[in-house]
Parts: sequence; C-alpha cells; structure tokens
Amino acid sequence: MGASRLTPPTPPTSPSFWRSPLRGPRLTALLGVVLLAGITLLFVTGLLSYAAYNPDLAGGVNDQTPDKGLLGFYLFPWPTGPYWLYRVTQGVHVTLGITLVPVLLAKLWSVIPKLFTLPPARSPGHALERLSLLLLVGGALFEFVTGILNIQLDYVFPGSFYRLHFYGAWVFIGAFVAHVVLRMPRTVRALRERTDPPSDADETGLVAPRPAPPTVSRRGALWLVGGGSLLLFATTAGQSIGGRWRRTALLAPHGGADPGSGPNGFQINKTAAHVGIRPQDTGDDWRLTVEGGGRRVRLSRAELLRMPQHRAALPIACVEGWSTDDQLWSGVRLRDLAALVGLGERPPDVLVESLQLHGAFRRAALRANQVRDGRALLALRVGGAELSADHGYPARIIVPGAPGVLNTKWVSRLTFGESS
Ligand SMILES: Nc1nc2c(c(=O)[nH]1)N[C@H]1C(S)=C(S)[C@@H](COP(=O)(O)O)O[C@H]1N2
Ligand SMILES: [Mo]
Repeated sequence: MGASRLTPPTPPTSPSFWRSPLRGPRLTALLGVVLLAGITLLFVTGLLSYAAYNPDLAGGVNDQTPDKGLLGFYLFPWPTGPYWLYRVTQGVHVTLGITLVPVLLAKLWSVIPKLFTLPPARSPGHALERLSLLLLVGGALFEFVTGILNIQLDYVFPGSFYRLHFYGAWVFIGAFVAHVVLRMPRTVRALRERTDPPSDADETGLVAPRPAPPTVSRRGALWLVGGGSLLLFATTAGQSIGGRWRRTALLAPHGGADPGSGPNGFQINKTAAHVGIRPQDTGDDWRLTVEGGGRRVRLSRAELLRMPQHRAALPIACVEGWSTDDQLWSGVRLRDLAALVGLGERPPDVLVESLQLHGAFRRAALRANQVRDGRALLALRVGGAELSADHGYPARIIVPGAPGVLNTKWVSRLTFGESS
C-alpha cells in the first residue's frame, strides 16, 4: 500500500509496464511464420476470386473498380473447369480467413508493447518503419473486418465491397512484403535459438524486463490459439464442403439455416420479394429478349421449353464462401441462344440482364469461353422441378466453375457481343 503511493504508476510507454513472460521473439516468430503462409494463400485466392468475377469486361458491368490499371495486370479468362473450381478457391479464402483470426490477434498481442515505444521516431528511417507498421496492422485489420462483415451481414458498405477489399489488399500486401523481408533474419534467428534472450540482450524489445509469474505456459498459450482456430475452422468449413458437413457450419450465416425441403431445397441468397420481383412480372407475359449480331428474338417460356433441353450438375458457389451441393439444372444452352441470332459459330460474350430493377447484381457479363461451354445454361428447371420464384423463375443463368454472382436470376435479356 505505502509503496504504491510513493511510486507513480508505470505508463504503457515504459517497457516494464508489459509483464507477460510469454512475450518474446520466439512467440512472435512462430505466429509470424503461420501468418506468412496463411496470408500468402489468402492473397492468392483473393486475386483469383477477383479474376473469377471477370472485372475486365468493358463497361464495368461485373465490377466497377475504377482505374485498376496496373493492379489488373494478372486478370485472365476464368476457366469453366473443373466445374467446382470457384467452390474450392473461395471456400479456402473464406474459411482460411476466419481460421486465422485467433492467430492474427495473438500476433498483435505479442508485439503490443512496440505500439507504445517512445520516442515515436528516433530517426527518419525509424519513422518510415513505424509508418509501414501502421499500414501493416491497419491493412490487416481492414481486410479481415471488411471480409467478415461481407460474409456475416452482406452489403453494409458504402459503394462496392469488391473495391474496398481489393484496394485494401494491395496496400496491405505492400506493407506485408516489406515487413517479411525486414524481419526474416530476426525470425529465423528466434526460431533457431531454443530460448528467448534475457531482456537486456533482446534486440526486439519484446522480452519483459520485469516479468510477472506465468499463469500459462507458452505451449499452453499456443494450444489456446490453435484450439480457437480449430474451433472456427470446424464451425465454418462445412458451408463450402457441403453434404452432411453443412450442418456443422454453425458460424456461417447461411450454413445452419434450413433452406427448406423439396427439389428446390437449397440455399437462397436473396428472395424474389427482397429484390422487388412481383409475381405478375414472371407470369405468362414474361418474354426473354435475345439480341446480337443486329438481330433480336423474343421468346416465351413455352418456346424456350420446346428448344433442346440440356442438363448439368453444378453447384452455386458464392463469394461469401458458402456453396450448395451439385444441383441438377436443365434448360437451354447459352450457345444455342446465341445461334438464334446467328452467332452460333463462335459465340461471343454476353451481357445478362434481370427483371430486377435495382442492385449491383441485376446484370452480369459472361465471357465467350463461358458461353461456349456446353454446361452453361439458361436454366428453366432444377432438381427435376420448375425453378422456384426465389431461385430465379422463369429462367436463370448457371455456369460451371464461376462465382454465384454470375448466375443471374429472373433473366429478361441476353445481349451477345456487347460486353467486351
Ligand atoms: N437478379 C439477381 N440475380 C442474382 C443475385 C441477385 O441479387 N439478383 N445474386 C447472385 C448471387 S451473389 C448468388 S450467390 C446467387 C445465389 O443464387 P440462389 O439464391 O439461387 O442460391 O444468385 C446470383 N444471382
Ligand atoms: Mo453471391
């Protein structure tokens, strides 16, 4: 009592404020190596997801990120096979991102004394380094928070989620690469040595000079972080793995929910009512307009059903990480529809428009390679039954290997050769 009144409280800017005996270069290095591997995979699968959305089609139909310029250097025509391609790449992206949350938090905790180091900058070089760390930590938090918000709440963003998450990723990865290069020697050294150095010989400044007695061993702390990650993994992965694992996806907003029974009993993203599709819009008066090559054809649903019907077993795989199991779709091939307007030889890409009046997903552009794939359908039926209103009646797009966002529902118009 008496002593504590005499000594002023230690501020967090003083190294002796931080007393956990767990902190030290070894813990930070271990967590860092896990993040290095994990974030690299997140970045790659994220870039793939962006390419899968085909943002390079002119007119900014699929994605309107302005002036991607150089950052779009790697974009390529997303293939249509294997047909479960996007289900895997995006399942990995979302599941891994969620699984890494405890590791990221532990890593930040392990270096938190550095946030308070005084003076803020000892030299211009030191100032630059701290600025890059601000981008690193801020960028990591931004990417994880925007990603998780998009999965959990969808569409809470000003403008486009894609834009924020895409630019954020590039800012973050710049700081990340610099950080990895600068810290690699220190990390390797810390992992080679069996124990942390004493605090006065510790160049990292992470070892507590006045450590408190341990309440948990370092191994125990790592088990805690790993256990947290495992728990998140186990309650998330089922939403992309599907089958009977789907029921384990307790954390996934769309995973546990019962999508209903019957032949159309699979995940619904947005219902017809939610986007303002009225029953009278999809009744007998509905017509599909097919345009291209200077021609225009209008077709009723009955006329579409009289065309050759093709079948394809394909999943819907959403950018949010969930996917359905393979559903048996049937309908008219997109390339057969292109042939109706005289573009059957080498079908070009197509702009797909929905009856839906508002919202970014009311239209989407598909590339020629997608149109040409025999499994790319204007689907009229699924699972042996009519499409339900919520799954896109009277007609919707289904394309192998592609993100769900390209599977436009309640289609009203196809314009071939307009979007590139
Ligand atoms: N017209 C329209 N089509 C749409 C959407 C939409 O909002 N409007 N959402 C897309 C997205 S993001 C996905 S994942 C799938 C979901 O299809 P489902 O609801 O049949 O599962 O539909 C796609 N087609
Ligand atoms: Mo989606």
